[in-house]
Amino acid sequence: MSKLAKEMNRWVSRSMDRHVKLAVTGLSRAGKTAFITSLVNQCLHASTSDKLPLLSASREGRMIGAKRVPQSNLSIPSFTYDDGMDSLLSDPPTWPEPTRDVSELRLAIKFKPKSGVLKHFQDSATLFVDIVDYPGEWLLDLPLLDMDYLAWSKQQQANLTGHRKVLSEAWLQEAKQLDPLAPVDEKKLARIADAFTDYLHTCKNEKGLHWVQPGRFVLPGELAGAPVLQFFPFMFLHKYTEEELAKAKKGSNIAVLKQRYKHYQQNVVKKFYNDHFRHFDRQIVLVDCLQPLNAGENSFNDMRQAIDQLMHSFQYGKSSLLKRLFSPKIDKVLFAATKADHVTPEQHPNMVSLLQQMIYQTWQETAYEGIKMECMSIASIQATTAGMIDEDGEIFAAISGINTAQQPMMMFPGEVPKRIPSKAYWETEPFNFMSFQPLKNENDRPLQHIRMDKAIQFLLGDKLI
Ligand SMILES: Nc1nc2c(ncn2[C@@H]2O[C@H](COP(=O)(O)OP(=O)(O)OP(=O)(O)O)[C@@H](O)[C@H]2O)c(=O)[nH]1
Ligand SMILES: [Mg+2]
Repeated sequence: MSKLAKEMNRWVSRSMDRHVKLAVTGLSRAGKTAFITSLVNQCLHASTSDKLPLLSASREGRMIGAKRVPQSNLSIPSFTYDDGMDSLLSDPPTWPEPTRDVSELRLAIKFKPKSGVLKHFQDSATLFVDIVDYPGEWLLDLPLLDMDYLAWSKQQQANLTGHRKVLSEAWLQEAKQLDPLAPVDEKKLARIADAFTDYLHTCKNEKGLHWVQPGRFVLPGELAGAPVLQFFPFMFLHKYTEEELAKAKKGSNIAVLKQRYKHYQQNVVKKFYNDHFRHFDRQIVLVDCLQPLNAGENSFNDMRQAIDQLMHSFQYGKSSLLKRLFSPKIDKVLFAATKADHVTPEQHPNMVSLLQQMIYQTWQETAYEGIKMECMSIASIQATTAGMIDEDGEIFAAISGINTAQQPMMMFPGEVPKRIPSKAYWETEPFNFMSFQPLKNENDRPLQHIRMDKAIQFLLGDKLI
């Protein structure tokens, strides 16, 4: 190639490079870290891999290579890919550690353009993907922006039913001691806020309840211990008139609570949407439907409520709260039912239809302008292999793997309901999904997965042509 042509090619390459900011979210333990680790790993192996047939750039042999490059936003912690891979490649393999905050990783994917302007000018192009991992719990705070402190307290009061009612007794006992109109008692506020935070943790960790607000109280990230998290809803509204509470003196307990709530709205919730969310181009929401199916009706319905709430962040109708604040850019959202390898393959379509049912109604009822949405089931990092069991001459589908006690195990975990389970369904308790350790993987081969290629095709496929 002549010097001029080379120079031209370099110039065009630079101007034609593409960027996409891909956000990965889901409630705790949904499988975000596993998904990102696998996504990066699949891309790093994409030029030599035959494991991505559903990704057109790979199927057509157009993936040249991928590498990690320094991330663009230097103030966000880096996603710890190497630590995750060390765990997965250790002997015996283990899962990556839980994460608690936002993190980022930048990937440069080099590919041969298929058509259009790029093909005429270049033999290769680069897609830069900024992958951002953040807790789905943070999206549960969006409605706080539309409620003042007393409206939020009223809503929290109305939500005290079922497990929540029972679990709230201890913190309400503590909160009862507070005179909202008396001069502020910082120690008392801190004590009640601690009891409230403990209550939220118990809801989440012991009862598998996912709709937990404010989201940062259970996943504070860098805000752990900060005074902005030392507030709680005032649950004794019936004892005071609205006028009394509205007129409370500056420096009274309730005035300080209102002030902290406002600070949380502006400097935590709004800040997240402003600093991060509005820059996202693509979003994958990971949903573990199987854990709440195991945990029972209360947990399952609570997760539905949380997913419903989470979907409001993608609703950009003209009058939507987000549109009023700024212009979000997400144009594709993928809802993925994770850990599909926990069940036998013929159950995968049921996982998808269950997830579709969970989100379909909200999706239909609200204006998701210009956003393409899809549902699928995936296993980011396979932990089981599918096979058959012969029981007294009868053949059953089964999965096998190494359980958490490091014992080999073969089982049929049960049927995934195709639709939202009815009341009667819960009485039979037909679920027994178990955790398995990851399969053994080789350093020089991509991680074993189910349909990661389909997910990558949806999220990035159109940027790789
Ligand atoms: N069988 C199977 N288990 C998975 C898969 N992905 C995740 N898991 C399991 O789910 C657990 C949580 O996965 P993570 O990827 O850490 O989930 P997370 O959403 O990042 O969790 P937090 O960081 O705690 O919010 C893992 O430790 C595994 O036990 C998968 O593809 N297959
Ligand atoms: Mg994680």
